[in-house]
Amino acid sequence: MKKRINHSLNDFCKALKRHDRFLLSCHVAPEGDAIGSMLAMASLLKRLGKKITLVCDDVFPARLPCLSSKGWNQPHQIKKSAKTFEALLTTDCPNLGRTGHVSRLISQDTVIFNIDHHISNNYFGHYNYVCPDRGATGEVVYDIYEHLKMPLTREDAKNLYVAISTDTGSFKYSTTTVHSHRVAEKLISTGIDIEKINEQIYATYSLNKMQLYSRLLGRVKTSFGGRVAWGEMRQSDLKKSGATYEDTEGFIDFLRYMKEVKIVFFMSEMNPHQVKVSFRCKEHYDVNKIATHFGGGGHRKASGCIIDKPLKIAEKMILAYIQKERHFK
Ligand SMILES: [Mn+2]
Repeated sequence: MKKRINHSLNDFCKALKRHDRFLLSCHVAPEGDAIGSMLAMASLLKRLGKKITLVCDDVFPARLPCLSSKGWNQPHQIKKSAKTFEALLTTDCPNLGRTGHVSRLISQDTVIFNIDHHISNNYFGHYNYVCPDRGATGEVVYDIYEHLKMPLTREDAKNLYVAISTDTGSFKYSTTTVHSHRVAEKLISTGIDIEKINEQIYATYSLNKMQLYSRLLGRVKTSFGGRVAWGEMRQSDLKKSGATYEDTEGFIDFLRYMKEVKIVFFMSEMNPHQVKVSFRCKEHYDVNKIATHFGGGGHRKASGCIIDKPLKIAEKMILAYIQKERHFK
């Protein structure tokens, strides 16, 4: 077993040049950063004369029409043998397991390249370029472009802009740095239409989704003097609004927009005996601790868990835990 280390940008790029046939992958449930970074790396490798194949163990998300789904494969669509690929390059994956069934397409001889920004990355690659101080994997990919002096096409710039904008919450999260903005400057300088891109990313709600949100907003509750806010989605809300489960993604942000709030959570009823919970917080609060208590996990400011109880009981358990931990006097 090779020692797990992070490589310098120079060593990582030199190693990239030594291989020719690449399989590129990102994580399951792919989002803007995973896909935008993968597409930008595909473009770079092609221009270095490499053969590339894209694979992801999921369908291309319909909510990202600004990114190209051209050449997107799921593992079962790839008939070639593992020997076809000399190398696997992953973007935005903290561990190899996050690629799902992609690992079945490679052999022990496959050289793995790991590009990421998660602090939890376990350096699973033979070559790792992991930068936890970057707000998005897209920023890490930009550094690779710059190091190799590879000019950015508008398509590359768009892919990286989507990656960085989505992962930094439109340059609002605490992970946003001077570097994020410097990279954005370079991307926008290529002449990409950021008004159009931002509309394609964010102005995507259907009327059904609006009607779902109106139901959910009507039931938002607060406690601890307004410092904790929460909401819930019942299965009947989906039926009545005609929205899908995916439409609830992002609803938790509305809770965070409340002025006094410090900790928020959103409960989705998966079935009458199971609830999926997401947590977010502001300032010094730590919702990773709450999610971990209930068998889940995540980051300090964003976490989640699954509680095998009905909605009402899960709600009581979470509030009791927040009370017990004396988050608020
Ligand atoms: Mn990311």
